[in-house]
Amino acid sequence: MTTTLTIALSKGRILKETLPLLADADIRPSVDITNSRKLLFETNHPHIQLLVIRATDVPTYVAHGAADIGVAGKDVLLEHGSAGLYEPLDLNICRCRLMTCAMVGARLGNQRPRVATKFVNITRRYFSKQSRQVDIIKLYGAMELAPIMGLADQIVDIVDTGNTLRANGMEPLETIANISARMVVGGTAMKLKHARIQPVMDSLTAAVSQRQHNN
Ligand code: PRT
Ligand code: MG
Repeated sequence: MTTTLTIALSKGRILKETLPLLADADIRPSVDITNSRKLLFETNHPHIQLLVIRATDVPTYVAHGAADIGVAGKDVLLEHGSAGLYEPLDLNICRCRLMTCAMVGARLGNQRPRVATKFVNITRRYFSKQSRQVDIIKLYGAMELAPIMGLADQIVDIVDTGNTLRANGMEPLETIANISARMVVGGTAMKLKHARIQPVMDSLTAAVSQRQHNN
């Protein structure tokens, strides 16, 4: 079998926490990814290569079949939508929560609140499910600045320790979703490359449960 398998990862947390998991599953890049400017990497398996792209681009590459497998945060997957994607495995890494947040003690009155976020689809769905009217303001980063500068009344953002919120005089309010990184597989890849994908899925599943067992 000569079919190449391409696994898409993103720089930052996902890469840092996924590489040890892949190593447990006996998949290792040939060079040190974190200190490289390359975007495509060979591994110890001649038929497996790693692609390093922006986190929000991972579902797009996998859904279109430009990569076969991907690792992405559930936040990114919820925001992107699941068309063309299977989500066979919770990797149980990069855990955090997607929350609504506001300035400490802010009086959230009855008027239509302005909510700043980069997760506009998730935010729209969350509030409309509850029949709550909000104005959503799309930002690309530093959401916690929006209430301070009077741009928004609330934000929807990822919270882990809560330190970022506290440092900016804010507090978490409601949990929208518990988040962790997931393995995704493209619909076409799942059909056409199943024989290649199954062993990777099996060894990653084993690596994840071994870790849960050790904790
Ligand atoms: O940098 P780029 O825009 O390309 O992507 P990214 O910043 O989304 O990537 P990265 O690597 O930072 O995060 C990838 C994934 O990690 C996210 O999609 C989440 O699923 C997950 N994750 C887990 C987190 C965090 N924990 C996290 N703490 N992503 C972001 N944060 C940020 C958050 O945005 C906030 O600013 O950390 C801050 C909150 O942390 P605390 O500990 O201060 O509460
Ligand atoms: Mg980042």
